[in-house]
Amino acid sequence: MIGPDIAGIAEKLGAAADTATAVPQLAAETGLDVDAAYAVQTALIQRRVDRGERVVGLKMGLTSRAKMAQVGVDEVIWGRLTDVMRVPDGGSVDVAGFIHPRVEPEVAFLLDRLPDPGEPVGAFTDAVRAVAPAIELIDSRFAGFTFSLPDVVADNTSAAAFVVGPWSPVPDGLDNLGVLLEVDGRIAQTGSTAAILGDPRRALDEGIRLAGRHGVRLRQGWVFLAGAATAAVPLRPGAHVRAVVEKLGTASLRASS
Ligand code: OOG
Ligand code: MG
Repeated sequence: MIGPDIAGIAEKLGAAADTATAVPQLAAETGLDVDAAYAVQTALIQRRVDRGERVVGLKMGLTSRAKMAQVGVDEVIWGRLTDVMRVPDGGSVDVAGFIHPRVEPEVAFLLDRLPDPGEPVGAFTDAVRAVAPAIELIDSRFAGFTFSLPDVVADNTSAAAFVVGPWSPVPDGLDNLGVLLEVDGRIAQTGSTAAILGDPRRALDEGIRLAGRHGVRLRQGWVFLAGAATAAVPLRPGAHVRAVVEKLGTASLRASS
């Protein structure tokens, strides 16, 4: 039996990102299931590595109800971050480089020694060296920002750019910290880290487990995004965005027009 054209789909999605041009959904038409979609994601990342990018982290997606409801997909997913996606804290992105960018508040972990797959959450304090507020910029390569589960997995879970705020040592509790997303000084979204699988530390367990299924081991020094606690909001030209996480501080980003 001939399966979906993994390399061809990766090329299509890679070109869509490079040229900021949306493409129609493709999973249903090509018979792409979730496993094959992760294979596309791997090929898409390899395409970036081949042109000199470095994988610097892992990101979780749809770890909160708010996010699942916003995009109509209710499975936890994961994707990969490269050095080129990282924007310095307080830095700018050019919105013209994206299709329909959205921003969302995140919690980032700086990974240290990694627990083995299946090791309990207790291992978290060894595995995480520092925590930071973060902003993720997502930009689905699919028209209308609409997709099925295998579509979004193949599209590296809409990953486009990210900002990490100042790192701090892991505070005593991470399970109920207030989260705010501000655009031009106005509150756009509010939430709590409790929305992230009940506790963002669980996102790390899930990441280790789910990525492990596809042979991906997290590495020391990687950034790990636990998934947004709130729905994402459109990033408009000229906007100034701040994500504030109680006890952790602020990460910010400016959109140039
Ligand atoms: C999928 C990516 C979800 C998150 O934090 O939940 C994600 C999307 O919303 O396009 O990054
Ligand atoms: Mg996200």
